[in-house]
Amino acid sequence: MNQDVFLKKQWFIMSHEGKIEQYYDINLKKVIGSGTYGSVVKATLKGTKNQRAVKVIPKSKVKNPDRFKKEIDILRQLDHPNIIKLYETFEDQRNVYLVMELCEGGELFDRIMDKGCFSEAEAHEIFLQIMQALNYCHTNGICHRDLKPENFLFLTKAEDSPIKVIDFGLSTLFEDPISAKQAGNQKVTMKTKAGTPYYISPEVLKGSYDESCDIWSAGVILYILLSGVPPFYGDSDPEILDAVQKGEYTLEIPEMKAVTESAKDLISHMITTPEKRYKASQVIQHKWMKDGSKQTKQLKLNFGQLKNFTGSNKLKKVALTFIASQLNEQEITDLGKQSLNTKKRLFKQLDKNGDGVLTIEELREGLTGMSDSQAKDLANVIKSIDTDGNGTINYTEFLAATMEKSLYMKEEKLYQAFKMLDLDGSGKIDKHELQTVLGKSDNIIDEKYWDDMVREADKNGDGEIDYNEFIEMMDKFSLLN
Ligand code: PIT
Repeated sequence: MNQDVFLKKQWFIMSHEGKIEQYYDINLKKVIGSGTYGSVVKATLKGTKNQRAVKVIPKSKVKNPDRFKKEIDILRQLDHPNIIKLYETFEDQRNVYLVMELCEGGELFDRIMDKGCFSEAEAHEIFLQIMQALNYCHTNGICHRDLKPENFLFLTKAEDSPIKVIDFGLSTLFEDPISAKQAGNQKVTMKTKAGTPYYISPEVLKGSYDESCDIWSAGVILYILLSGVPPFYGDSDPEILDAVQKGEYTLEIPEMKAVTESAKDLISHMITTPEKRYKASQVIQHKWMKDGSKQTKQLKLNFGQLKNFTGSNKLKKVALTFIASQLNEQEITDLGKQSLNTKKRLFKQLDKNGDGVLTIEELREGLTGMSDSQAKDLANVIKSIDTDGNGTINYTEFLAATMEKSLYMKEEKLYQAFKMLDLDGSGKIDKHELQTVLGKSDNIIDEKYWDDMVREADKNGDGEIDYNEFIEMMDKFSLLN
């Protein structure tokens, strides 16, 4: 029987009960962000130089625990280069802690304030990332509901830093992606009045809306990026809301004089009535989104890179997927041949329709250095990379499959992966631990599978995998085929 264990990225986002201070050096007084989401502090993973952002939420402040759980569940599912990554969560008596990737480049809001407005090329670079994240969310049935420049953070202080969407505190699932596929897209109309005056859409104010409210907000953001002024304004919140409700705005202002017709055309298809409003996928396909892009050097994905992963044994794939899920962008941008930044660009270049996952066709088009026999093998290779079995390659799967050995063989990475599997901390991984970590929900796997998984790495034959065996396995199984 062709049996394989599915690896879902969210399983590698562990939730710990107990002290976060055991794992992180954390300075609760050094607040790096605040606002609607509570306080965010900086922390360092002990024994490493890995810096992360930790959102601290006092349990006493959580008014609606179900709503709060939903936010965390949504964050766990998301897997996209322009959406903040959740690494793990902690819970003690007093607080819940969300450990996330650290963004140190400030808010988009502040850059708008500093610059006034952006050149069309700069706005394009930012807006493309916003729309790719949004298209990914909507494709996965998630509506953000509170898009505004405060909720986009730059990873670094660099001019060309990537941008990350944060704060899914108001986000909601508008359809159940699985049942939607079966039942022909059952849409839910949402009713909560949520959002921020400048960016909120009129139908949200009326109280009946769907995910297209995000497109309106994104349209307002594009308007502001290009002109430096908001399309709906007033001296107070009620006045702004009044202007939004009327829905009248103009593109014929002095600040927009230098802006191309193409950009204005796109805005007019976003800030408009829900019936006429573009879907995220239509925005991505709009002329301005395409021709605004600088013709950057075409990147190539080498077939050999993918093939290595395919040759890996079962346990190694698990470890690689874990390591990929924990990677941080900054620590590797300066590492080795292909930086993560290049990886990210490569992923996006391959992802032709911008939905944040790669299909067989998209991969086939982007692959180079394939012989005829390898081309025939492609379907199998892809099946092997698609470790969660959903038929496409998502961002973490792509990183896991193309990760350089010099990166994953780093001692601290291997140690973290080993610790994740060694549940009782005995220094050895046994069959039951593998079963517990990986044998979740839709994995119905027989005993032999787990026995094999241990046996493939268990050199001394004691039925368990110790740290040395683990390292040897990670080192060895890469050059097969
Ligand atoms: C950072 C730096 C920073 C704030 C954040 C992350 C916040 C992130 C965040 C907040 C949320 C949420 C998801 C992410 O749902 O200044 O690296 O409420």
